[in-house]
Amino acid sequence: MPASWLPAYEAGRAGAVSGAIDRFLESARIEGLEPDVRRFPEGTKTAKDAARAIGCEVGQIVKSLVFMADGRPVMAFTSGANRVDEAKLAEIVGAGNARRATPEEARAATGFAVGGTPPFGHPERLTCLVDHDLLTWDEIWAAAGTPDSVFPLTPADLLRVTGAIPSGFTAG
Ligand code: 5CA
Repeated sequence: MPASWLPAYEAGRAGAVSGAIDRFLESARIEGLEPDVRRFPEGTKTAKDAARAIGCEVGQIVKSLVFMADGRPVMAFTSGANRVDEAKLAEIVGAGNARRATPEEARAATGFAVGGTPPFGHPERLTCLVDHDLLTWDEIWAAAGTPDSVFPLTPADLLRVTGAIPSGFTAG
């Protein structure tokens, strides 16, 4: 049976079945990447879910988290094993205060829903920080636009495409 006849989940690859994934793929192509998007019917909404579905360490999952720093959105690429210290993040970006974005603020800043936010492909370039711990892996995995899609990339590609600044904003 041709792969195109299979339900997307059985085919195991993202076809033209999600507008959000297509938007992400288009932005990736512009950056010279061809992400190998994988979809999992069991869901990859949280880092733990994603690691379980992929069969990788939770530390290899990129959480693309939006914070509002003095009212300005900042993207913090955080290892799935870590938590963000908002005071440290505020200090790094020179803000008086930083807090987790609401789902509405996050969508406005990135164009995608929380749980499926990709690290790039946003309507405007955001200030991006990256957790040092993500840079220790050969391969990391991030959301591809939906809460059931992920793709692998190298830390070098994450840095190149997003211009993220390696920073110490995690708790502990
Ligand atoms: N797909 C996974 C792995 S790549 C993912 O996107 N993980 S995540 O950590 O980047 O996105 C899930 C995160 O969305 C949660 O950790 C949480 O920080 C955030 N989130 C979920 N619900 C809310 C909410 N109501 N308000 C603010 N943030 C939320």
